[in-house]
Amino acid sequence: MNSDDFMDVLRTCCSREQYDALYRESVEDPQNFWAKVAREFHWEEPWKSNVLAFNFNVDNGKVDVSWFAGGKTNMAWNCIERNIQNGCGEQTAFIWEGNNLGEEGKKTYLELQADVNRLANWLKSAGVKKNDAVIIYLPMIMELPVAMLACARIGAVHSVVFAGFSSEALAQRLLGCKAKVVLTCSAVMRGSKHINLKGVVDEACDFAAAKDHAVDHCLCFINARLNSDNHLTQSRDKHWQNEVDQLPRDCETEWMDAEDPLFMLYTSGSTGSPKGVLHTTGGYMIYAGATCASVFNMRQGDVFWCTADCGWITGHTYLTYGPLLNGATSIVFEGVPNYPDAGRCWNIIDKYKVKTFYTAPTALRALQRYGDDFVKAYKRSSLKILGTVGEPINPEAWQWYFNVVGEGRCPVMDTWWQTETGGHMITPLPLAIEQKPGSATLPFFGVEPVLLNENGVELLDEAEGYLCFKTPWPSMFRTLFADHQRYEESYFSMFKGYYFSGDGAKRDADGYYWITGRVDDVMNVSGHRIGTAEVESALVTHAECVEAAVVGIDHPIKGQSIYAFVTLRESCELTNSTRKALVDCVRAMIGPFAAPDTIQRAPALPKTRSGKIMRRILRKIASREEESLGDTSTLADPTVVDTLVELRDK
Ligand code: 6R9
Repeated sequence: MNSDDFMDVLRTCCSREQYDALYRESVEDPQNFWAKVAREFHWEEPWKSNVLAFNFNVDNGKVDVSWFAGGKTNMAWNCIERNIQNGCGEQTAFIWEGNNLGEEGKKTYLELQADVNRLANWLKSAGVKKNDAVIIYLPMIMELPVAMLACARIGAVHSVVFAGFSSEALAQRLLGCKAKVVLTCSAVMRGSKHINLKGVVDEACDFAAAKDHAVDHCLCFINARLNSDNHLTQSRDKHWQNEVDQLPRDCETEWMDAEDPLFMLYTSGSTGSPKGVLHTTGGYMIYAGATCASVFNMRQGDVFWCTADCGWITGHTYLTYGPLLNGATSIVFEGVPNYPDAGRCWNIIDKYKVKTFYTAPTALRALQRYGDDFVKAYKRSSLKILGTVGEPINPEAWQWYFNVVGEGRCPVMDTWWQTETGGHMITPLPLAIEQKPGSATLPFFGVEPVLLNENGVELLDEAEGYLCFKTPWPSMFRTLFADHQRYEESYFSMFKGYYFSGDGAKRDADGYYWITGRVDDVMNVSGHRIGTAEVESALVTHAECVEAAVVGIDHPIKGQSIYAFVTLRESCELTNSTRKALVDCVRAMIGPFAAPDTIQRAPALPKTRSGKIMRRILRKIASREEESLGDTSTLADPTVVDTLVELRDK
């Protein structure tokens, strides 16, 4: 196959036969396949002869993955200059749609280049060098992707923190990577809520200072749309517009090794504090570009709308990097889907002639509730492809998306992937793979999923098991920031020689995958990944709470809802005000999105004789399914169960 237009081959893969042939090629000769993809991008220096080197087996030494080692490239260059050289300088790179109707903005690739370079020059003047970490705590304004690209331009490692995280959570991330520079914004409106972001950053910097880490510079974008107080009170504070706008619009590109880090992003695990997932440059770049081209049939000039916040991986790969790598126009939406009313998304789709709309099932379920009239009030005639991500999509939501939103003419890409995988892993292709509502269908090129039983044996044909992968793909994470041991323990130790995703899945007779959800103690609330351990540690910061156990239970809109069992100190009562105080602890330690919906008193928790909390039992109690508790004989004290059932509604 001619490699000159290999991205186009992926983009236009239009039959099952073609998918099968390309897939076979990709797994039989991954080095050659991915080299053909990589040649579609700009490399300042070619990689050495070996495209891939890896070890997945902890028994054979360090787990290690490297793609295109020795090759030199730059993400920002490939996202910006490559398009300008292709004649797209005047084309729109980003469209910004504000929270309120009528607030909008646009940036061409040339304007983006100037803004990215100015900010990159500011970062350099603030002392940021290649491989230094920069914290980005920004709302959905264009400065957010600009900030990511400015870091990429100079080889700084960005760590975007979702602007819904609390000051404690931000401080934890700041301390984790010892960032000297924070990029933020004064305040923002989300729906009808005013959020004082700078206040959160100030608190986080104070926390960090108390732990002997000083932030040298806090660059604050002043949101002129809001009358706000004076946010620049500390000596570290700098006024974004005043500082950056006057800087030169040229900045030298730092050529990075393919395996140099590009960014880190914290995500929740089943135990302990959040994990700093680290992605590198070359493999992540080509995979973001290739999946966007193929899964979204993305072409130069396409208008693409991914509703995810850049604070999550979806916003990294499919709002910022992937669309720009394909010369597309990407929408940055500051608001929420139901403000000012439930027609907002369809309004935006008509306004900008969106070709591809990519969102989360939880948003669809919420919008479905408002009725079809909000959808039908808009034409949506520009739509060609729909996508979902973040959690399993239930068949009812899928049908509504396909039939009502897409009027039966737009295929639905149910994309399964993770922060750790960097890009789509199991996904349909719009022209080649027949849909089944609720199934993420088949693996992307080069991806080799396997289902294992609890003994680590590969299950063949129709089966259900632990979803693992036996070979690396280019955009997989290379380590957990500053904790390679935890990387090996969390992902490569349960099944030797495999990457374990933490999800369970079924494979049907046609080889299609159906994700059944997390099999570990990670919850998925409105598409947000939240660790039970994190919520529990937040709850026990309350002076009256001695122990807490948290489970996720089914919720019709959010997917899962957080249910907490708390053991209070002797003589303390679980009053409504204690409940509120407990919820406030979670809001303060993590953020409002992790607040439990239910808090129940638990004089004792169901534990094994070795003291391990049996969450399986708590999940049944919380879901009112105590008839199907299963085996409780391993409990140290089986009477605990009856007490908890009795106290459930009190
Ligand atoms: C991209 C993203 C990852 C977890 C993952 C799984 C769930 C994501 C899904 C899906 C079923 C899909 N998940 N996409 N489950 N079908 N299409 O969401 O990353 O925030 O790291 O979450 O989300 O459980 O393990 P992340």
